[in-house]
Amino acid sequence: MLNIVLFGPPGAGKGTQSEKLVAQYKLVHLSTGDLLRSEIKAGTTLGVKAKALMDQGSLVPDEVVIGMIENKLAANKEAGGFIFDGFPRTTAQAEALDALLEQHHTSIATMLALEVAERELVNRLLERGKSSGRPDDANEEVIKNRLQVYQRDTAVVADYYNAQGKFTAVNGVGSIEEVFDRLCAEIDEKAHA
Ligand code: B4P
Repeated sequence: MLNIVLFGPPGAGKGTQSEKLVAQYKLVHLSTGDLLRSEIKAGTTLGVKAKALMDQGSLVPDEVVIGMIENKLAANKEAGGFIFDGFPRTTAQAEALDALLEQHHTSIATMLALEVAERELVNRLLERGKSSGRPDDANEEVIKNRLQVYQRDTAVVADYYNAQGKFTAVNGVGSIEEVFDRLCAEIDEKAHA
């Protein structure tokens, strides 16, 4: 199985690149952001609680997202591998993911971390906010909060994978195709190592 964590701050291109990577490598895409937005759309109790947090740029509680990933792993037992997009976002989530994958007799092959400067991230998210309808993209204050939450709670997850020798930084600036080619080069190298 080929299991990849696609990492980076909000707006780094995780969702954008995940769509292309799942097509290239026939993987299952697990985006906790997309899963939470589906819950909001369906008006579930979980979705109502998550919306209040997401709209202000805060993280949803660990147990909620871990439970969602657990269900998706159980529902996709035949998958050739997974791309984890926007998950794990805390060290507790990373530890839970390792434990869950172990239960499925597999593990993370690599974390690919997209690196993009903060000004560019803000511009990308504000640009997406013009058409996405996402409340968390529409307001610069909320975007700044998301970036602060990333620095405070999420950036440290890179250290977790670095300690396992699984961290790779990838330049996330350039055209979508250029960034995609860089990610594929890293994955192909890992797959043939
Ligand atoms: P996510 O849905 O994960 O959203 P995101 O961080 O904004 O990244 P996304 O993947 O959507 O954006 P992308 O970089 O592709 O999270 C949303 C919220 O959900 C979080 O704030 C949190 O509240 C909650 N949540 C999700 N997971 C959680 C978890 N595990 N634990 C707790 N809470 C959780 O794209 C951004 C824009 O850049 C796009 O418009 C794209 O077109 C553009 N772009 C991409 N690549 C580009 C390039 N190379 N050049 C120029 N523009 C580019």
